Formats: sequence, structure tokens, C-alpha cells
Amino acid sequence: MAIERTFSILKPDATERNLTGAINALIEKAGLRIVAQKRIRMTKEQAGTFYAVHKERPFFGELVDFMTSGPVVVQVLEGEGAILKYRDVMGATDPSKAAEGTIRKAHAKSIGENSVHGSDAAETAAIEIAQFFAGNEIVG
Ligand code: 3AN
Repeated sequence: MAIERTFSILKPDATERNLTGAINALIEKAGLRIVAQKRIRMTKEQAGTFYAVHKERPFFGELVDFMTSGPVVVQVLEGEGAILKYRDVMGATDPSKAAEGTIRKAHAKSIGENSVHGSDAAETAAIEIAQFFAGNEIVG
């Protein structure tokens, strides 16, 4: 399988509970390499752009409010089949349905406050990475 890059966010519910290191440990244990990382406070505009595909969904306003409610850690993860691998490590969107050993099973509070984001495909990964990182900030 090819080496890929995926985009990850440790969401405000995770930073609020001081879980950056605990989640990074699960990421690294899965064989993914954190090749870029920064802690930021997203603006409403950034969050709206990031979640534009969900604009028509009933939870869009709530999602933007949540993502701007505290610091987040944005990351680029690299590894073999990184996109699918990270989706596996994250677990299901709804933590009550997430498998044992996944980040969301261990840490997510609810379907909205679910601790992590990971890109769902190569095309979205490239767009999401470019929204938050310049090429020279990613060191593989
Ligand atoms: P995933 O993050 O697993 O890819 P998506 O893309 O379906 O899930 O949803 C994006 C984000 O929108 C989720 N991580 C979650 O924070 C939020 N979300 C999804 N469904 C709901 C919902 N029914 N109620 C509130 N927030 C939701």
C-alpha cells in the first residue's frame, strides 16, 4: 500500500480535557507519523469553510460553534494507507458505536463532541491539509 498523508484535528473536547498526548500515543501506536502539528483557535470563517459540505445539515451551526469553542490541534499524519488507517483508529462517528481500542471509544463524549476529525478520502485530505499548512511546515 502507498504512503499517504491525512489531515487530523484534535477537537476542543479533547484539548479541554488535556488529551493531546493520550490521543497522539494512539495515533503513533497505530504506525502513523505526526509530520506536522499546531495548536490553534479556529475562527468561525475557518470552521465554516472546513465543514462547508455539511452546510445544509441541521447540526452545522452547532458544529461551527463547537469547533470554535476552544483550542484545537491540527495535524498531518503520514503512513501506509494513512487515510483509512486513521479512520479505523478514530472509530465510528457515534462513540456508542465505536469499536474497542479506538480513540472515540476511549475518549469521545458524544456524536458532536467526538474528539477527532480525520479526512475521508485522498482528495479531501489534500484540500484540508492545504487549508491549514504550508508545504514547508510538513516535515516527513
Ligand atoms: P466523521 O467525523 O466521522 O467523518 P461526519 O463527516 O459525518 O463524521 O460528520 C462531521 C462532524 O459533524 C462529526 N465529527 C461530528 O462532530 C458532527 N456531526 C455529525 N453528525 C452529527 C449529528 N447528528 N449531530 C451533531 N453533530 C454531528
